[in-house]
Amino acid sequence: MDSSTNSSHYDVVIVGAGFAGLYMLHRLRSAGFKTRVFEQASDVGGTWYWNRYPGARCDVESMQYAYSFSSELEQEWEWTERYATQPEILRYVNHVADRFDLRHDIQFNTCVATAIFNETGSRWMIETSNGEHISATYCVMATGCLSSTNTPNFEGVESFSGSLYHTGEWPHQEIDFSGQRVGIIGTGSSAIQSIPLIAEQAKHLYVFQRTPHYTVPARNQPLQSDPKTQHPGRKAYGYDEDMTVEEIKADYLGLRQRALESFAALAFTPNRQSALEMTEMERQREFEKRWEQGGLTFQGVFSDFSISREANEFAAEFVRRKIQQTVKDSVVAKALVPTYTIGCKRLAVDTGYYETYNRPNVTLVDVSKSPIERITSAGVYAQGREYPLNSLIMATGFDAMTGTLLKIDIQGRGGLRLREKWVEGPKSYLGLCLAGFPNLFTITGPGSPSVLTNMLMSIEQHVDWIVDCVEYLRDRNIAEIEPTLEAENEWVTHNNEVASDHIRNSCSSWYVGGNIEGKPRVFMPYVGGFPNYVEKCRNIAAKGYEGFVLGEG
Ligand code: NA7
Repeated sequence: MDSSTNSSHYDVVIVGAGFAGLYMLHRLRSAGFKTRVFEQASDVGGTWYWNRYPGARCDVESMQYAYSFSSELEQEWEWTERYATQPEILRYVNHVADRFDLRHDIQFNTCVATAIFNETGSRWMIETSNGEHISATYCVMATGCLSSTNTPNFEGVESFSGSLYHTGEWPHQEIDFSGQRVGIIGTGSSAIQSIPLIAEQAKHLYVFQRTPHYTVPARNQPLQSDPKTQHPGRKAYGYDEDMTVEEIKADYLGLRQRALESFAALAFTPNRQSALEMTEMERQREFEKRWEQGGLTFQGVFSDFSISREANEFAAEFVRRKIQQTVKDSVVAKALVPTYTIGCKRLAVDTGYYETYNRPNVTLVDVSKSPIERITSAGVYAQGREYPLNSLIMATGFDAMTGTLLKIDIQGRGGLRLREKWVEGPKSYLGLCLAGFPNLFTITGPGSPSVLTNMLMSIEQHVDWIVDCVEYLRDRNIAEIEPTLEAENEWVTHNNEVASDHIRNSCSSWYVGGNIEGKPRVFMPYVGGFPNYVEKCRNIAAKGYEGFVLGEG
């Protein structure tokens, strides 16, 4: 491609060495592009590098939360559990990096600080945190959707004399909470996964809850490759498709195809009936079946779970009853029961979460009506009293989808800053490209299905689309690609339309930036479904990149 001998010029610079960055590197290198990856961490893994808190595991089944691009990789890797733990996923990512010999093109411990588009040379001028200057024809942001942690600005937090942790930046060594008074702020997915394990260790665990979260049982289990050794009746694979690992591996392509055709890029069998067409008895049967199966496919309990408020309320009520049946103390149970739509905040998947509140060493502190007042040197001050703590854990989530991109000073055409462009919320064409920012790509950016799907499928689809695009440009000697403002605006409008009345958009969550003070409230991921989206991307490319200006620079 670029025949420049300048060693600091690349065809493509990729920011991030998580699942997206690694596959991007593999594809680009195979296509002959001179590529360099910059990664802030000291190793590969992205979100799985950082989120090492107790109980961290994926809420998508491991047989699906795995790359599909290499059938050899699919066949040789043996997942040990229905839902892989963080260490197992990290081992997998490391295996991929080694197997495809990716490390030597990755520069670790390096942040990209600025990326400025040079209009004269049609290239991105990049400066790293180490003060290096590099240029690249294309810049690909593989920065992840949940990669900038959110630590609320609690008064006095710096005075806390105990140990302070954030689930999203967990230390690499194991933390032993034995004998400790531990506090955890937040009850999202990270807290829901870690609370049962920390409660088993700690002398006492205080959970500071602002909003209760819906969670469904994971029903995690080992994935045994020898069907003969399986427990009678135990499924090797948890989905209602009831397949063993061997059966999946015999037709992995079939599983992937079913995923590609599904709304969330996940192969499972949703119930196609409307809740409103079912009798109460049928609904309860379906609920119980899916509750027993476990996992996110609870949301497939009927066709209008995410569309009709009435239907959604049936599901919400079912889970509320389960909470009340599980938690013995009725006051605690009441505080744990969410009143909003289910699935609006991302549904969590747990192992023993509600049961944990029956332990004598666990106290739920409801801070929904009066917020945490301050952090003191001894602990947390809330509800008019101090909770003395040895350790305090922030399970307070992320500045999702835009946080990491906005940390980098990205300047496009005419010095337009991304921070200015997105002052009222993210605007993007397909969540892939930005008007005013030629030759810049975002993998699973805001405006794409991303976090509403199996991320691995979305990542692969974006990477493949980007590689096809840059090959198309290379073949035709085209120096620049940039979406038109009109195409971008149309896509943003379409996004807003499909999201406007959607259940996912019916409460405050990180999907809408509601967890970050001052963040514009915009529904960020595309909620129109994965197949529609893929079709749209495919058509745009087939029409010679409709909605883009391709130019000489
Ligand atoms: P989440 O889901 O954003 O959860 C963060 C939690 O922290 C949530 O319960 C918040 O309550 C709570 N929070 C945030 N700020 C405060 C303050 N100031 N006071 C009290 N409580 C607060 O992040 P997770 O890391 O659990 O999960 C993120 C995703 O990772 C998850 O969806 C999966 O996809 C994996 P709130 O609900 O805002 O009232």
